[in-house]
Amino acid sequence: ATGKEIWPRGDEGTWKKGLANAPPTDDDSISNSIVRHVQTTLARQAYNLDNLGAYQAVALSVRDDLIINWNATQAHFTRTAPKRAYYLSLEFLSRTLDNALLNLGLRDKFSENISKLGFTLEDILDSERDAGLGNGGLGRLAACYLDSSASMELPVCYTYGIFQQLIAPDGSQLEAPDPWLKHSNAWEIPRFDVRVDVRFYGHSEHATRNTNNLRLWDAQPKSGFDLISFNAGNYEKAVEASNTAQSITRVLYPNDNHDVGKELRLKQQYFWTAASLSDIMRRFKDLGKPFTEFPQYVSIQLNDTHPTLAIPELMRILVDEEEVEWNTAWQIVTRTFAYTNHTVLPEALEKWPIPLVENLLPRFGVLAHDDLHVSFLQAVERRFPGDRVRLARMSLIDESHPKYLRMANLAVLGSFKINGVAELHSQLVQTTILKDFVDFYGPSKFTNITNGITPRRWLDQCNPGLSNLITEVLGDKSPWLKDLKLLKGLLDVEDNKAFQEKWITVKQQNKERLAHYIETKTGIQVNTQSMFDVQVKRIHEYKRQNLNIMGVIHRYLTIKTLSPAERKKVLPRVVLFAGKAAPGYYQAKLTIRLIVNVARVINADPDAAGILTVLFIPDYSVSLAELLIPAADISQHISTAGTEASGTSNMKFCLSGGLLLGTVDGASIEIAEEVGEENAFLFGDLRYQHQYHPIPIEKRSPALSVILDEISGGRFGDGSIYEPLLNTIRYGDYYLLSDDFDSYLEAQKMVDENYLDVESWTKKCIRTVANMGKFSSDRAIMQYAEEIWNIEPNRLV
Ligand code: B1H
Repeated sequence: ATGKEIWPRGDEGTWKKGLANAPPTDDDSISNSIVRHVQTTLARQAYNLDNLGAYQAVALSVRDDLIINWNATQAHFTRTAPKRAYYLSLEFLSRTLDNALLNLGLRDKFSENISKLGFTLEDILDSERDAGLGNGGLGRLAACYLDSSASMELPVCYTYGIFQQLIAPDGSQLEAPDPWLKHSNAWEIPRFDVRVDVRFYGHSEHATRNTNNLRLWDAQPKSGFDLISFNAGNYEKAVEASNTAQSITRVLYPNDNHDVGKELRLKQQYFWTAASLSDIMRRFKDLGKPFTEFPQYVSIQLNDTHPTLAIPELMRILVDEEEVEWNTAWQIVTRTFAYTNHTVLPEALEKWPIPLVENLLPRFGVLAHDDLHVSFLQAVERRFPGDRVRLARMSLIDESHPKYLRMANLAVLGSFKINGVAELHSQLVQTTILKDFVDFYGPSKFTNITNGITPRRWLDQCNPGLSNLITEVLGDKSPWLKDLKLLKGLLDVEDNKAFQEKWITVKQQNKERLAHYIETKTGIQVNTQSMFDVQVKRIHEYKRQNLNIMGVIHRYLTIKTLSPAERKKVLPRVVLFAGKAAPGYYQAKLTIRLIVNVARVINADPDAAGILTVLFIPDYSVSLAELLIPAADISQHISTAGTEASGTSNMKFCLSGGLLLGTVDGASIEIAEEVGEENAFLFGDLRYQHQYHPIPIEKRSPALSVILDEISGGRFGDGSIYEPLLNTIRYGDYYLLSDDFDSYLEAQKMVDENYLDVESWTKKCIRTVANMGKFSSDRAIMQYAEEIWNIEPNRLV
């Protein structure tokens, strides 16, 4: 680069003067910019501006800053033409404004100027709706990785995100739509100038070559309004095409860790991957390089199998449109993709009925069913002659009726690297679901990259008290937020009494903040002198919220046996639950109902008043997480060992100084290793064998059996409602609650005892935070960059 800009047209001086109009970063320019957006962009009057209007104006001002940086970054990338990595994900969970302000280093300045205009930053931040475009950890992980790679393009767009959760009077979950885009969204920049054709149905031999490009990933029909039908008075038909197309991006499928196999979902998967690939292809072609060099400029990471259709889609583009020879094209594809597996649960492994695929995407039917499939099976046959059983397991096609396309097998076939998301999980991937592929390709194609979380959001932003205290200790020049291992410096002061006092005060303030929220939302007052015990995550049988609520009932029944004098000595606890159940997941919905009704009975019982409070907080979201996590003393991650791939909230709690109570599962194992076994409460065995239990429950765990009978007997309302749930534990017990119940109670007892010694507990918390450096998403994303994508930081100076 010569450093000399090339001006496309007109007078250079005039352009430069305009561009020199600096983004709002100082006092006057910030308030001026906000006021200008109120008046011109939003066309609002200053005298009747509400919080929402003020939020929009502030967001637009902040966006001005972001766009200028973003343009400069893009220009820099265009000039230097580095290799790029693309993270293809069908999910994304975040809120933007606060994060943007912090990352730009403008939070305090904006806060002052907002006050001058008569608003508060807190109210304005509250006006932003969550972009709930994901189910849980997998969607939030994408947002943490985006933060860590400091970019700002939203790859996907849903009109309705994850549903809003309401709790009915009888304790059941109700779902309401989440129109997250109800108000125009300042963080999205519609690009009507770029369009991509995404074609469905049709048939496979007729391949049109013309592809125009669209880049706003919102689905529109090719010809929107049917004027002939309209003129004939058939108004429904006139908008039918438009409605069908738009329905593609309308709603997020709310199933976490569960495959449902609906046609609309397949359409969504193809729509987003095809749109994204087309964009990637356009950018690559601008470089003017031959296709054989594609993998030197592009890596594409598949966030689980959801965007796996990108593999046959790239084949289609190369072979059908660019006339690259088949084998060369396959070489290119298999050097471009890498696949992250996020679950080994059999019910979550995606497979699509072949007839559905062949109907919707005829070309892929041919690709997957004939070409790729056949040559792969031949290769396996050469390697393991005559091993028909192995062949059947590894095949892209599940030969049942109807036949199914196995997406994980396709993803493995088309990728050069496959990773799991925590050590144990990656081991399980290689020894169970993908074992045959490890035998076939060798172990070097498989690896682990343990998940991470961004400390900017999950400490600095959501726990400013702790963040400030850490900065006070490490020095305000310390770059600890960008180099999280520096937290180790806290170990130097762990014995310092004054520091310990401040630490306790921060936690106390976070509890008060949460208690205030709970009181305004539910009317219930919680004793903030209690231990706060939190389990927040999707409601799922494998995550065992049932184990937690059974433990709560045990605690309650024990309190009931105490004398009033003894009760005074009980360490008070507040047990908090939150999380959504998939709308069609009957057992998970029953769990919510049980928790709500157990809470009702306990909270109304004077014998438990002030010493045990149980709450189910509705409508869990990223914003609620930001409030709950910093207030926790202990958090629960109690999945059946071997089922939770990683977990990321376990990292978030520990980074806020809440201790971990968990099973030997996912990333919790690595957290305990880092922070020290004595600072975490792990229980149970590591064994991944769901087995049928012929031994009656009374023998397996008498304590648990008593509790099941109490529920059946009507202690928490009509017991018959819960029979289906109780019976899964009594008979079969697939998730091994009865195996773990006694050791769970033991671990809880340890927690109680340890908490009584305030100083030693506080030190555990300090040591935990000090040793959480490994779990920064900066570390994780650098591992992806170095070990998979082969890209380097390309800093804009
Ligand atoms: C995770 C999912 C998931 N694993 C299917 N799998 C989905 C599967 O809409 N679907 O069809 C949606 C989500 N989500 C989670 O990923 C794991 O359970 C966590 O343990 C892990 O921490 C997280 C991020 O890796």
